[in-house]
Amino acid sequence: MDIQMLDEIYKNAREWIEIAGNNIRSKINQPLTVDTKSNPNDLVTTMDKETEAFFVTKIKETYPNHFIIGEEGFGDNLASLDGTVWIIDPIDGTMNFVHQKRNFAISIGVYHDRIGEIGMVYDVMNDVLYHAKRGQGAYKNDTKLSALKKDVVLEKTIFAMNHFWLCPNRLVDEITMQKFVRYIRGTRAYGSAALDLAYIAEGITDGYLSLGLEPWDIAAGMVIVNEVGGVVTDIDGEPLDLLSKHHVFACNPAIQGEVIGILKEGRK
Ligand code: 2AM
Ligand code: CA
Repeated sequence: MDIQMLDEIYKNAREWIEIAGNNIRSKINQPLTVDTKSNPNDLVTTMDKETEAFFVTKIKETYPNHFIIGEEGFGDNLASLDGTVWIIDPIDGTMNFVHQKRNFAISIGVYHDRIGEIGMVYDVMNDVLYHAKRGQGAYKNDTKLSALKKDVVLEKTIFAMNHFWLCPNRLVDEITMQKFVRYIRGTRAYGSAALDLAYIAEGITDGYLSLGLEPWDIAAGMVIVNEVGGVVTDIDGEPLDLLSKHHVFACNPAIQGEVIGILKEGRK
């Protein structure tokens, strides 16, 4: 894709994110209609739908030949990432949005012929935008993020992950995971995959492990993490396609091999 076109898409995405963020903030204390999706804890609100519909309308009006993958189903049903594809989560961290009215993000990734070109993760309530264009570094608002440190040792890392890893699960033996969390310095559970990836790019966490994420949870964050030299793969270190669900392991590459080795010991 030529640079001029990319810059225009980037400018529009930023403008639309600002409008959508303002709208969410202005209605944050209004009563919400909350429905459930795949299970009683998988939430969706009218704001998720309204926000996705806003982006889809803007994109289709401006770029009728672009494609959209969106969590709430206003986009297209795609079997490939050929062409220009917007991958959108209107509210990533819907449980936080509903229960806490904070710690959620708008996540927008723009891919061209399968390659992540633009990533934007907007922490709406803090008005912080993490953003990146491929090959041009990653930013937190106007501040360029540094490349990830190379001298990180696993014993001194913080991992974002949730309690599901420590309960009996079908992927990695929970005893192995219990050993792992005691070996590293600490864990955090933020509840928004997009923000979890942005925090790795910012260097305030070192790893993120999550079971069963959808493309819209990670598409934008992957571009941002890649720009500071981080890696986002499955838990065996294999690349992720953005057309299906994956278990995700994002980290500073200094610790990637060691963690994959530890998890392998507990693989079922
Ligand atoms: P969401 O809020 O957009 O649904 C919470 O740990 C993270 O996992 C959030 O990024 C959340 O995205 C995502 N998540 C929650 N339920 C999920 C599900 N059933 N499938 C995939 N991702 C999910
Ligand atoms: Ca969502």
